Amino acid sequence: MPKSGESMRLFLAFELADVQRAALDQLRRNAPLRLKQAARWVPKENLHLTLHFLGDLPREKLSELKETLRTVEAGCANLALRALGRFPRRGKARVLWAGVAEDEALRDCHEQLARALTRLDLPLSAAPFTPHITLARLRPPLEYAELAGWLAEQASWRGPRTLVSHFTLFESQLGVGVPRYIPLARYPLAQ
Ligand code: 2AM
Repeated sequence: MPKSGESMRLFLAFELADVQRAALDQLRRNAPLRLKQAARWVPKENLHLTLHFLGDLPREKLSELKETLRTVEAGCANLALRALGRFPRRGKARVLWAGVAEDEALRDCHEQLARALTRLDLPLSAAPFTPHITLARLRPPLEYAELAGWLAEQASWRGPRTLVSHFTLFESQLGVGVPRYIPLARYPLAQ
């Protein structure tokens, strides 16, 4: 039995297909040496598209969250990888990401989930939703000039496209080194 008072770090995401993980891994292998060394690359198995980061949720609220997520009605989304970008948009780069082609169903799913989370009084990010797949984190942050050339070269890069048929509730377990992302539940999207 979990102890009361314990919390879980949770997020909602789209998982990637193996072909997409492989394509992103290939991109990483082709990165300039400086970037390869300076970045903390997300391991292939951890790559995902975050829909909402929920932060720490008391463990006893998990079943209510799961129940609410079951009521979300959204359709299958297109997930087409395209180009690279960085956060923040100005100044030194902290995050390197792969972009995702605009898709109405993806935005709708994000919106439906936002409504469901609001019904549970869970705080949402105030930032506009920029669908992306985090590839690497830069600690310390890197001068933009150091990656501008590679980002420009990859502007026309296109990765595999898939139709996403479910979203996933993940627990993130932080520890020493790479976090563990554990899928707790998967929710189908309508065909
Ligand atoms: P991102 O990398 O797609 O931007 C699991 O930790 C995921 O939740 C991360 O991959 C990150 O998404 C997002 N995340 C982690 N910490 C966060 C925070 N403090 N605020 C917003 N999103 C966060």
